[in-house]
Amino acid sequence: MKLRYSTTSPFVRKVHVLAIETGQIDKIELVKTNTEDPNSGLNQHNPLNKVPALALDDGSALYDSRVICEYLDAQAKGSFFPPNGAARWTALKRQALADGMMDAAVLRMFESRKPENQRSPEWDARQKLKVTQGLAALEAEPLGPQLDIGTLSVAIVLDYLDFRFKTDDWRAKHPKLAVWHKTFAGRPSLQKTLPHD
Ligand SMILES: N[C@@H](CCC(=O)N[C@@H](CS)C(=O)NCC(=O)O)C(=O)O
Repeated sequence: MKLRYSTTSPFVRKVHVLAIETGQIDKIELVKTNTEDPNSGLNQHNPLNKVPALALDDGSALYDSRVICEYLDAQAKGSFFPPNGAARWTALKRQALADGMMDAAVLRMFESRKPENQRSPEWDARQKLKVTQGLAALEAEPLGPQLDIGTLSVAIVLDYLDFRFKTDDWRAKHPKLAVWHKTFAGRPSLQKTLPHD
């Protein structure tokens, strides 16, 4: 399999960590892909031109981190996606929340790179609100030590905030989340895949 990836994308990192945790990373060739390069060929694997995209050995491709993570977990008969029941809906909801925060944070980062006269402070504030409300929701719920697609996604969005928005210091107003993250983020799979430019 070939994973179209970038070293900065939190969505790619979900897939990368899950592949390590389920023992499949050796079956995956990592293909660094610049989403801004029109000649990267990414569109052959994802018509939305986004990473991650996973090219399978039969010539087909899967895209969107949610789909790829569930596929890899199913291949390995893993436990990142709990079976039907309360644990499943909690894990999927946390993944949805973390993914939404990632979307907002990634868009803010792109906005900040535009020339100043093309930026919209109102639009940026709307995206920032999604992140701050997401952090408040996570602070309000007890996150346990279990490793599933929900807790994995939450750890990854927090690391992304550290990577791109260090000065916002999310820990200051979210002490419980900070304690949880400190323990959880030490996993070797997370340490090995920290985002970098
Ligand atoms: N919902 C998608 C989001 C993927 C995504 O937004 N990837 C970003 C990188 S962090 C991307 O490729 N952006 C390029 C673009 O939007 O053109 C997923 O979960 O995989």
